[in-house]
Amino acid sequence: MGTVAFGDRFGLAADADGHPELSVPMTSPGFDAFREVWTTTTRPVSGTRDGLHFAHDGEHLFVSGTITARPVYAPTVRTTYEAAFSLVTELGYPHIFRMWNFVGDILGPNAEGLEIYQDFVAGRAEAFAAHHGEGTAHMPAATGIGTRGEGIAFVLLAARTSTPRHVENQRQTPAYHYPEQYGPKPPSFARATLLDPGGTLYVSGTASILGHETVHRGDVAAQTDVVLDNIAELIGGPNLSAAGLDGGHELKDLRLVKVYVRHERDLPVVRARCREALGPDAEPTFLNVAVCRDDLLVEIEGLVP
Ligand code: 3EB
Repeated sequence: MGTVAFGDRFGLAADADGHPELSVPMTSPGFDAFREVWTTTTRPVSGTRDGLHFAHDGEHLFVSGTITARPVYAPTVRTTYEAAFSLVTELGYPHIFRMWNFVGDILGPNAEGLEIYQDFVAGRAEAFAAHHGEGTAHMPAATGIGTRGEGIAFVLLAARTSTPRHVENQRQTPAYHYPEQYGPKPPSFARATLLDPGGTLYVSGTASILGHETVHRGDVAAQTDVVLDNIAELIGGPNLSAAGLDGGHELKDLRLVKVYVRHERDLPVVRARCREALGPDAEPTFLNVAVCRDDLLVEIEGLVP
């Protein structure tokens, strides 16, 4: 269906079979470089529209887009994400269940002095509001993360008939209700999304945030433990039950884990704590990139199949 190449380059193109291939500059010495390939059992149809690349197989849709570096991002983020939401509707895959947002120079200021992450968040919020109204019910699990380059890229996954069930975390304020101190618009995402039926639980990028506040500033070991505890709580039985869902999972059930580490020097500590908490099949990958608040040292995502 589509590939995300976590390497040195930034760009979006069709691969040899015509399927989307997004390249994001996120690798560095001592960390991982890899290709994430989303597959399906049938032969997907692929194409491009409005600069977006997509592929779909009758039940799932993969869409990717890029926005090159510019002084202010919000207006272009808005039009690009709106184009993606229109594509989702027109192709008949109205249920977005997972997004990744790769934001270059995420902590840097734009030409107006606004943090680029907040600039991005504002444009994305406008796209969600324009397409889905002011509600939060359509906001899926997501990752918002820095890269080692410039420009913004995204991937979204949507379904035709499966129903996404969005899950919040009782330990954390829903991101879409963050107070204004963090930026003019709150981030548009859910903490996790269960695709039903099918049962895969997609866990959003998760940071050392309790309520809406960063905890353990400057202490990467303690931040990593809070992140892992946040995910354990999120996927556990009581939290799922509060969201009206059955079942419950443990950290050992997480797969395809990605660990985003702010400072190169922190890799050994973060790796050790992840090894301790995760199961032998978690296949964690580690990338040295900035997280969306200057005081966040680590962010972790994954899924429960
Ligand atoms: C947080 O909890 C940490 O803007 O799409 C995590 C996952 C974060 C997704 C996004 C941001 C996003 O606020 C940052």
